[in-house]
Amino acid sequence: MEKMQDFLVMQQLYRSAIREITTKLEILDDEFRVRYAHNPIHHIESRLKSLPSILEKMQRKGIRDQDLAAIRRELTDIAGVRVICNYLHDIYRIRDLLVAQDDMCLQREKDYIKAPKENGYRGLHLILLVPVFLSAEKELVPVEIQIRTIAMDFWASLEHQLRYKAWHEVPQELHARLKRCSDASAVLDLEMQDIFDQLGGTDGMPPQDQEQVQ
Ligand code: 0O2
Repeated sequence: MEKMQDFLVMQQLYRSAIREITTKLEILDDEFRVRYAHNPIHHIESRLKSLPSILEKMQRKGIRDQDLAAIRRELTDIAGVRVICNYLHDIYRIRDLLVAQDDMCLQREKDYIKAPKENGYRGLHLILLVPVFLSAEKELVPVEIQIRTIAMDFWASLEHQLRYKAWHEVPQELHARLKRCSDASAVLDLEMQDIFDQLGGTDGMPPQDQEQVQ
């Protein structure tokens, strides 16, 4: 019972961190809508990793010690936020603005857009340490933020379904076709970005640090 109570307290902490990040993202999106008539964010999803998923991941990582301290030390994706952006450059714009906030600490970054996974997976992953103010103390809580375009999300969602829901092992030939779909979606992202830019979509917006996205 005591362990269960500790787990519920931990969940409350990670849930609060998700709310902090989600609010920050909504504020940025709202500001862009009012100032520049552009919403960089299409929508936001979030999830708290379930206990079975946590235990499965600890086992997969070969960590025997499975108490709460070990879980908090080893897993950085207990709190997950997925940000689906409209255009490619919005991803880096949101990233830069979030990371620049003085209460945010970037712990890790993996850019699967500049260097997609071998199977074609694309997206920008950040681990941010988010301060959560509780009654007795301030806790820094890691949140995994995955930032994708609609096209990247479309591909990742279907690929995930095919991989996990497939009745059979996905044959090599279909892996190659999935990779080609990812390449095609990358071309679409560049094309849509260019059309948006040609129509003056980004006029007046603050510049981003990583404008050189290819
Ligand atoms: P869920 O339920 O989606 O959260 P780490 O967390 O750092 O120990 P890893 O593998 O280094 O493990 O993390 P990484 O590469 O940053 O990505 C983990 C998450 O990214 C996955 O979460 C997926 O959500 C997504 N992802 C990564 N690669 C792929 C892929 O090839 N296809 C799809 N569809 N999604 C991917 P989980 O752990 O799968 O669980």
